[in-house]
Amino acid sequence: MFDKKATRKPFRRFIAGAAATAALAVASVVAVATPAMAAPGGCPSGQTCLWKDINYTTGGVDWIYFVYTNGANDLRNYQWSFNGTVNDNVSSWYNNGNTEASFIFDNLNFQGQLSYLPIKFGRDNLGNASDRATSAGFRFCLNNPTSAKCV
Ligand SMILES: [Ca+2]
Repeated sequence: MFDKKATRKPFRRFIAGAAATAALAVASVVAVATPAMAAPGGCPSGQTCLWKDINYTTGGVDWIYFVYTNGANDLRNYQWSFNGTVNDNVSSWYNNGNTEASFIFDNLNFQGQLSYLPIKFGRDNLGNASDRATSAGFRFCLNNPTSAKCV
């Protein structure tokens, strides 16, 4: 009887360790979109900000970003201050809005959704969706793509 118990104990410890590892793996998946205490780069309240590079930076600084209050149906119309068009040239973004989720799209006029962010969430690296955004907007523009507010 004593010997049987002694052989089972290490097996139970292994199960406990595997469960803890699984819990950590779930936590890191949830953390793909992370809320921040303060918006990166001073992104204004009520707006969504896009950065050219990962980690909420553009050319190494965090305060150069493209910002919208409602949306932009054609990012070809906007230039980074020193280097090229915003179109197909965004790698991180933050939704500092107060009422709606925000979206980026591969194509003009809010077509071909690439990513979305709940209120006060950001993605510091768009990964496979990097360098693809061609239009972007809050849910309002998704539902009202021809509104003058979404140009
Ligand atoms: Ca695109």
